[in-house]
Amino acid sequence: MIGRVVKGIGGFYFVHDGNETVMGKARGNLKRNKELIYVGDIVDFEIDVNDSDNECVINSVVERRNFLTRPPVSNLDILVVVFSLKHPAVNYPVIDKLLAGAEKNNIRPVICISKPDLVSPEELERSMEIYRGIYPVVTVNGNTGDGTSELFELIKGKSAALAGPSGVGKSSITNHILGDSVAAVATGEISGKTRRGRHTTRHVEVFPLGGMSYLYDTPGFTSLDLDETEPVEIRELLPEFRPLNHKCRYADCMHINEQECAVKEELAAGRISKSRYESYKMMTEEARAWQKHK
Ligand SMILES: Nc1nc2c(ncn2[C@@H]2O[C@H](COP(=O)(O)OP(=O)(O)O)[C@@H](O)[C@H]2O)c(=O)[nH]1
Ligand SMILES: [Mg+2]
Ligand SMILES: [Zn+2]
Repeated sequence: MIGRVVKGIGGFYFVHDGNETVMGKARGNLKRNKELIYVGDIVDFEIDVNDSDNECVINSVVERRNFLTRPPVSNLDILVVVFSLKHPAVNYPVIDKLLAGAEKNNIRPVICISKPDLVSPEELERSMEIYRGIYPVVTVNGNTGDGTSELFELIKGKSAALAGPSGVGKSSITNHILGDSVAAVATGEISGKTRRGRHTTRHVEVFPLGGMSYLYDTPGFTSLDLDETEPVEIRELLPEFRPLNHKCRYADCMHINEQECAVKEELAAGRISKSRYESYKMMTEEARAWQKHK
């Protein structure tokens, strides 16, 4: 059977099969080969009828789509990047770096602007406009839960994690998403066992939301590493740059000091956002600094 590892504690793993969660351990050959199992892993497992302590045994790990180290989790489809405009104020370079980090790890970003009640509709619109056409954009009020269903539509059937600065409302939004899946709990799609762990463990944990939707509880994702990214690779991490990268006069154009640059032309025409371009420049500077010191 195929399932997803939703929690791991001291050599024991909790595997969700799309319906219920069972506890088990790795088969001996996995341990002998020192093959590690991570939360998020999709595994081949079987129910163990002979072992009274364990419900299942994991035979093998399916090849990972991606793997993040801090915290260690695998197979994320979607990163919901949460920020507020006020309390705390948005720091776009930080947000754009998180988005680029997701791109680098083959994770699809979704933009979630929180605390819409603290700003004018115009301010909200200006911020949404930066990302519209690049990523899906939703607004969610972490206090009232308004907007949660729009966010849920975007992560349905996928595995997702919330990331973003501290204090923007990630925990509040997580609770609304989990609250919305209470119906699934009642029908047994989220086992009591998994859910109870929430406030009692500091381990990384994945919450099955029903119907193959998973929410990773990963409080550590305030940033993703862009280390070991060459300056010229940064261009590929901004989706709106991708169709332009090869239209500049120079194939390796960094879009900063070069003449006949397609990105700078689009910037001047207002079709590339100034905010995104400034973040891009900062990321390339960081990448250069890293290159010098490597
Ligand atoms: N005004 C307002 N406050 C919010 C909203 N969402 C969350 N908060 C508040 O912001 C604070 C931080 O929220 P929390 O979920 O802990 O943020 P986290 O650090 O990202 O997990 C709490 O006091 C929340 O009540 C919102 O949409 N509007
Ligand atoms: Mg929190
Ligand atoms: Zn260029």
